[in-house]
Amino acid sequence: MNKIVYSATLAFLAATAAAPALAQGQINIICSAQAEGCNMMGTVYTRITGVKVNMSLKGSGEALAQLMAEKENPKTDLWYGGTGDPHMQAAELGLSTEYKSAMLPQLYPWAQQQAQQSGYKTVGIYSGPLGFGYNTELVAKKKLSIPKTWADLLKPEYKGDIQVANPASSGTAYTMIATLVQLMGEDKAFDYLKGLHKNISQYTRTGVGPIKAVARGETAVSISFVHDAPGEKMQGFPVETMTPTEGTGAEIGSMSLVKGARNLEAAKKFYDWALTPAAQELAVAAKQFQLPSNKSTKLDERMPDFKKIKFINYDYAKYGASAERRRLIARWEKEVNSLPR
Ligand code: S7P
Repeated sequence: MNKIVYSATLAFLAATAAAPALAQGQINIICSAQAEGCNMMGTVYTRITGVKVNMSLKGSGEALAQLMAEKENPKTDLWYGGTGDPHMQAAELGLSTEYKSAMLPQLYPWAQQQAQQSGYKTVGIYSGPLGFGYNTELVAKKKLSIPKTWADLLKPEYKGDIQVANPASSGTAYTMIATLVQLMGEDKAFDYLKGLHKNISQYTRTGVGPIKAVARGETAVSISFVHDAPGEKMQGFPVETMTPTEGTGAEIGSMSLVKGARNLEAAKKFYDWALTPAAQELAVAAKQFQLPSNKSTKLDERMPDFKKIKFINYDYAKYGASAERRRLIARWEKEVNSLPR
């Protein structure tokens, strides 16, 4: 076990070994990160505070849809994780509430900017780059080249061998569309997506589905967040990642308090705790390798090295705007998803 996983595991054990405080209410959380990370956060928080955490797992797009449906009678108190664009949309639609945590000054500028741009209705909790996953054994067996650029993914050799999620349900897939639009211009990006469609075997519901399929040899290539690969590798799967040389986007995984939350005060305490290094270091013990937002959270060598990646200057305010997100997803449904493959 490397030193950082070891100390994160110790932190987890220490936290869970502590005598739980007397039961002090509950919080209802929708979690759009991976199940292991969500459950770790909920379990440890209950152990150290006695507060019951009811955790419901949903992709970013599905979480937003649920909050919209609950608007008049919210059953959720806090939305934790998932890509930042739908959190920005929730802020604009009045589904989340303003909160200036005392923890904000401890966060990296990109996490604070997410808070400022939303009117303090959401905040960055982690960040991670979009790229490609590939199965090293399958790529060799099928004599495929390793994809290095967005343009590579259009090659006929990948026909039926690429998976990406559906942007209607997945924030990861919406990040891809917004990235391509910013990189190429909108019409060229949609021409690109039509070309890519020919090579796609399946649009999955969740963003993490494609890299899990790559890891298990069900498809050779995925479009995924690269920080989702190390957890698969740790289980012994032959998966590697690449970030496209033309440039790529990054998510700002976010957290929002729900407007009208029934357990608002309890949810604010969880929110403050989730921004501490102690809480953010639990991610590694749950095999989650995004870059955490608190400047003092210890980093792990398996987290993506942002300095080595060419990033576009992703406009989080523009692509998190409700009308823009809805328009781009509708255009994708009409012009891309409707085409035969
Ligand atoms: O927890 C890992 C992670 O990649 O999962 C989230 C996920 O991709 C968002 O889910 P959907 O694409 O299904 O909406 C990311 O926020 C996070 O980094």
